[in-house]
Amino acid sequence: METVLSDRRLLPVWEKVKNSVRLDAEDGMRLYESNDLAGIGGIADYVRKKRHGNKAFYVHNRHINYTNICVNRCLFCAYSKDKGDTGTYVLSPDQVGSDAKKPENAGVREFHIVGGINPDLPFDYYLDLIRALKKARPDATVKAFTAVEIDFIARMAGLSLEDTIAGLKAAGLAMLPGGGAEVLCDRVRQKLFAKKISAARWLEVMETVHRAGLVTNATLLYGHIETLEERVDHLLTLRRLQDTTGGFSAFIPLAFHSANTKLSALPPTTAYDDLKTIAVARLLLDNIDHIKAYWVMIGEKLAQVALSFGADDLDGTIIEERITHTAGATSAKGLTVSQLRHMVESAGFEAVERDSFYRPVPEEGGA
Ligand code: V47
Ligand code: SF4
Repeated sequence: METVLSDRRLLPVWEKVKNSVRLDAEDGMRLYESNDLAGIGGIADYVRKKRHGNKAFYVHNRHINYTNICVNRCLFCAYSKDKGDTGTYVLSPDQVGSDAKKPENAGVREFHIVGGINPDLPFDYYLDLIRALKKARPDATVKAFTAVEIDFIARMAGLSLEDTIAGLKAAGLAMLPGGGAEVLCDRVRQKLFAKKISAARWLEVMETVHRAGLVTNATLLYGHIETLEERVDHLLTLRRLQDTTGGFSAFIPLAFHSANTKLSALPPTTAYDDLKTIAVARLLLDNIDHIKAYWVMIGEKLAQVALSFGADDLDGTIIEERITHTAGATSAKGLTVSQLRHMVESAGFEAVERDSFYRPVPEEGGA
């Protein structure tokens, strides 16, 4: 395959990629600083095709946000509220279990569960939440709690990280989502979310989870005050941990949405930046198999295009998204399996329904 590069400065990067030489921070910056979007996308597509051929994945999943009460109150978050505010809620494990049993959730293969940092919830609440879902839908995977929540649950329970993870795992936890990473950089963390765990702690929790035998995802929240150098450093930090543990399954760039946040003056990310970020992630993260184009945040149409810029997964049906829609997302709140399949197939790819671990599952024949 010969890719067409209008920016000659990308030639050394292309040479490295063709020769399977690992890219470094300078290459990452060169990619980010180039305006040759088609060239960058072409290089990322070459890597994506080598790894996944013409396959593009999606999952029949459901997002559940168990509480919006959060003591962290990150400046970029429109979803969280203080205890006592109007509109706060906590879903009970019973309620979550009986909702999961409803016929409309029959095909759901993954429950993706995240919530605020709510000091009123004891350790048993989290265990009961997982157990309720496993009882209602034993075949579905419970993918739950970011590293931020795991750190908090452990502190609330007075347990070590290892014992906390073991308890959650025994209840049925099978995997962790990748949220809470934001930007692994103390400057950004101090400015935008000083109460959240540090970058070092996020990595420590993930490493401990990986060592306990669970896979996780990883994310990057981009498009606010972070610099391009900080984005590249974030990706290389994830790559270093992945070299050690191999526990990251997918990487998901999260495009910042500013409506109803303390940063509402910031403009939305551009399609140009969204595609470039996916492509750079595919190229720097040579040891993470899957790059998601999260349609909720970049929109259904751009997510489809992103499949030719390095992404191999559209994530899922979601069914009811709250976090990004509270912050102004204009994408659908959920998609059907047939809509996802159509997105993949009309972009020229083979649609593969997967479980949480990227194992193909038999087609449902639409939903
Ligand atoms: O941790 C919060 C981010 C994350 C905003 O692992 C915002 O498969 C944009 O992590 N604009 C939660 N982003 C979502 C998440 C996720 C999503 C899909 C798949 C997976 C996975 C993980 O959303 C939070 C935070 O980083 N977020 N507010 C906002 N205004
Ligand atoms: Fe709380 Fe998470 Fe929102 Fe931060 S992003 S305020 S930790 S719910």
